[in-house]
Amino acid sequence: PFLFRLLTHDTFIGGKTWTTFIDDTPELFKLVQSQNRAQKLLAYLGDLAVNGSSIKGQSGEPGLKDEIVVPPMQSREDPDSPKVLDTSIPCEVGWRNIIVEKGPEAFAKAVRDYPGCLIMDTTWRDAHQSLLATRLRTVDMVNIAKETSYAMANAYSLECWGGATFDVAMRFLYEDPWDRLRTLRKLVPNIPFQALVRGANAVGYTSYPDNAIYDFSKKAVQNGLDIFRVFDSLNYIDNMRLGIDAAKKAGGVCEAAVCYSGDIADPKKTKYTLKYYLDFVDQLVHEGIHVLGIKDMAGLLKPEAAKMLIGAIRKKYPDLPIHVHSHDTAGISTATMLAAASAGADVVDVAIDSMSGLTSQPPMGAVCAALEQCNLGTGIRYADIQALNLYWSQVRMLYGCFEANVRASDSSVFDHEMPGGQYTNLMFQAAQLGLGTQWTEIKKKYIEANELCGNIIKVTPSSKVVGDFAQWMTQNKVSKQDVIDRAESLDFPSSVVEFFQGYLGQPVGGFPEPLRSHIIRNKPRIDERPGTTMEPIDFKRTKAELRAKYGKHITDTDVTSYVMYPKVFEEYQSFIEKYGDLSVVPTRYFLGRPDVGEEMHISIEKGKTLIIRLMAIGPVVEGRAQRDVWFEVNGEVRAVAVEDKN
Ligand code: 3PY
Ligand code: ZN
Repeated sequence: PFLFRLLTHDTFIGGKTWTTFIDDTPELFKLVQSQNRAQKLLAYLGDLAVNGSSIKGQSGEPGLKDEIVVPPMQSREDPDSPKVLDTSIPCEVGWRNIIVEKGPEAFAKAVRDYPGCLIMDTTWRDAHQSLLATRLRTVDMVNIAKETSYAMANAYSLECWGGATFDVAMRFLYEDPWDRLRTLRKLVPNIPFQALVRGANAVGYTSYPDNAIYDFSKKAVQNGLDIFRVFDSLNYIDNMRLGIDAAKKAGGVCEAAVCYSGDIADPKKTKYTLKYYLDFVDQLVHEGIHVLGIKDMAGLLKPEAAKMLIGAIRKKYPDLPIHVHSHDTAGISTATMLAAASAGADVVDVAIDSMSGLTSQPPMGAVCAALEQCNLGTGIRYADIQALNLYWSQVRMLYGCFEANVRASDSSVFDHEMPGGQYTNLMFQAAQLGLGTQWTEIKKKYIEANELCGNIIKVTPSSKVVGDFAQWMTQNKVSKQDVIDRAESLDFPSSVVEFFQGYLGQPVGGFPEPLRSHIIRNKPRIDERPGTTMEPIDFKRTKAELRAKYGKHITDTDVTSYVMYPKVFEEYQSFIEKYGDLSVVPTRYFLGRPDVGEEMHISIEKGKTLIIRLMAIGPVVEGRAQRDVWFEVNGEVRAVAVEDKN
């Protein structure tokens, strides 16, 4: 029918050139685009039908085949006779209004003045990073976004961006992280959006030139971000200064974080003491930060230590908003959050119940209910938590194919100090390398590797160094003493060598010698902030090069993505060229192998839903590893040729 309409179109019959034809007949051009998109989608679905999902980290089929039910929210007006709330348009009341209308300082003051304790909901970032290998897709946030704008209207923030999500969105989910931010922003105009930003490493694993950090921060605010939680993986103040300055210059709320390691209540742990943290906080405050974050990335902060730490900071800085983050790996973080709130914290981090616990954050329902009873109410309604949780319990099932095999609390984290996100990741990688049975051994080696590095702060990217070191020691059966004895001749992982060279920055107390010299040998040694010696990015030139390679659709945020992850961005572009933008395809179809006869309703653009039925998978074409896959699309039969990778 398309060809028929094309051939019978007046302009076409009139014999105009093809280029003017496109300009003059946008309706037909749109149709071509739309048919192209449909064909690309079929290519993806055909590949799924023949080969199964090729999304890295997926094991088995998604755990839910049905459409996810979005539960109704209760109307606010009359709690005694509950009516269904109209969520067709998003809520407009929330803490973001203060940022937009009065700026970051006024926001910080209002947070500090709040009589209860506020929450940050980590469900859209850290919770799935810690439990589901960061694989949560935009569409599954979009589908609950407007409801969330009401349920979480009194939240300090929604953490929805940064950390590993930027990388994973492009690398494994073939999504544009900036699109995620923009899309969610439209659906949630009222709640501050927060991102985790690795200071001079932005959302990467390495150091970048300074202008890359300023560019990244500016674009983040322009595309909808409000709050930057800036940290440095070594608590290196010079790196922090850069991240703080970039967040502030971008116009964002700057929440500078202290990464928590060790145990200040344990007199045997002498490196990271209360004094150490207070001195570091002094330095951050000196930089003019808006909010202080306590980032307990591994879940080491016990309630008594939280009381000591937050109590001391509160006493010294009565006006400084304090925001506490932890992980529940050992099972202690609910108690810690309650202790932190009583000691004067203004905000605590929680995740919706079905995405909480274990290596994720403590459960929202429990923490909010407990805070309510100590007159530190969060302003989040119990009924709303239940409604959202019903949605997320289905999502958790759907993403079961990314679930790590963590079933219970693990207090050995107090020894190995692995961050929550890394714990599940390393466990998974260990299994992939055939080291799954040696998980305990890896944890032991992780302790040794950390000691060899000089007992460093461990959080992305420094935790990756320790993790790589530990895996290498396990695989090569190298002991801590072996490393010390044979450091001059061993072939270390590149991340370890680069850490010792100083590419991440300077660790607390400096590098251990002579080990550093033995490991880096005659390679360059950097003893200042790495960014100071890096060539600035030429954004104009980079954009022109990308446009020459991929076409005019390359935007400024694409350039930033490329600067952060050049190779990942290029692979992402190739995927899009082949299959189109699949971010709107429901997850059960994106990850699940379709059954013959299965009917899928997929809306590829506004107002255009395709009804696709898998009709048949043909036999292998003679002489070639290829099959034809037959679909019915809105009643029309179409076929795609698919490589059979089996
Ligand atoms: C990240 O950097 O991604 C983290 O979550 C660190 O805790
Ligand atoms: Zn975390």
